[in-house]
Amino acid sequence: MKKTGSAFRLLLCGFVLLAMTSLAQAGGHKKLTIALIPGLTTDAFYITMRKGAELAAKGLGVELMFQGAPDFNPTLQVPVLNSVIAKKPDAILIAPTDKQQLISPLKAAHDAGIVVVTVDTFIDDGNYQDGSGMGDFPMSYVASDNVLGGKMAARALAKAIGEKGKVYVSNVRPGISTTDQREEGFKMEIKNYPNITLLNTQYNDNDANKAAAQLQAVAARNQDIAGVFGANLFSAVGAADGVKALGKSGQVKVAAFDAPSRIVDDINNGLIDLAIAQHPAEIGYYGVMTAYAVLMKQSVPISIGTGFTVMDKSNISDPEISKYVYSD
Ligand code: T6T
Repeated sequence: MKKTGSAFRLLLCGFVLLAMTSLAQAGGHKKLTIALIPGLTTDAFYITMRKGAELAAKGLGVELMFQGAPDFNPTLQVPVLNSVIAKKPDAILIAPTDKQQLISPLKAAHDAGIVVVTVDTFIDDGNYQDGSGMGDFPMSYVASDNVLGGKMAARALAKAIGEKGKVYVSNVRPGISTTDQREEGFKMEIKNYPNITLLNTQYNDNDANKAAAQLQAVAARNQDIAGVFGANLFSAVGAADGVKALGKSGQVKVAAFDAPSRIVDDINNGLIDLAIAQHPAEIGYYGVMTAYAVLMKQSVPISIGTGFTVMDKSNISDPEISKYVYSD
C-alpha cells in the first residue's frame, strides 16, 4: 500500500493550528468527540497508541473516548463498536480485528454520519475511497508498513542464524491485515535465502502461552530449529518464553515484532535477538489529526505510513532508541 509521509504531516499541523485559531476567534464551538477503539485494551501497543491520540486530542481541544474489548477478537469488538456508535461520536478511529467481519458494523457507523478512520489494521483490501469494494468508506488508514516490517524481520533473522537452518512464523490467526502482511513480507524475503527452510506457520490466537507451547512442539519435531519470527507482541513474547523453557536461549534466535517493556531485558539477556518496534504513539497522534481534518472538511491522504525502530543489543541502551519501547 502506498504511504504518504512528512509533507502531509507538516501541512496538517499548520492547518490544525489555523483551524484552532479561527474556531477560538469564532467564540466557542461544540466540543468534538473522537472515539479510539483498539484491538484490545490491555496490549502495550494500544496503550501507547492511546497516549499519542490523547496528546493530539488535548492539542486540538477534542474529547477522546477510549473503549475496547479485553481480547483481540471480532466477536468481542463488534459489540464495543456498536455501543460506541450509540454514543454518537463525531469520528471513530478503530483497529479492526478482522478484515471482513468489521466491514458491515463499521458501515453502520459511516451511515450514521460518523467519520471512520482505521488505525493499525485495515478492512477489506485496505484501499479506501477508490470506489470499489464493500470496505471503501473509511477516510484514511494510519499504520506501519507491515509488509516491509515482515521483510525486515526476515533479513534480520536470516543474519542472526547465519543464513541457514529451519525457521517458522508464530502468528495470531489469518484475517488480520497487519499480521497477514507481516507473514507475507517475511515469506517473500526469506525465499532469497536458499539454505533457510521455512516450516509451517503456527497460529496462537494472540495467546502467548499457546505460542510458547507451540515453540516447544515445533522444536520437539525439529531438534535443529534455528529461529522464529514472532509476528506480533504476544506471538513474540510467547515464542521467547518457549525458547527459555527449552533451555535454548541464544541458540534458537527470536526476531520479535513489537516492543513491550520486557523486551529490553530479553534483548539484554540474549533471549530475544531483535525487536521491530512500531511507533504506536505516532499512529494514535496522526489518527486523531486525520479524523479532525476530515471533520474540518479538509481532504486527507487515504493512507499515512508511520515508522519503525529496530532494537537489538547494540543500540537498546541508547535513549533515542529505547524511547520507542512501548508503555505498559
Ligand atoms: O502488533 C500489534 C498490532 O500492530 C497488531 O495489529 C495486533 O497485535 C499488536 O497489537 C501487538 O500485540
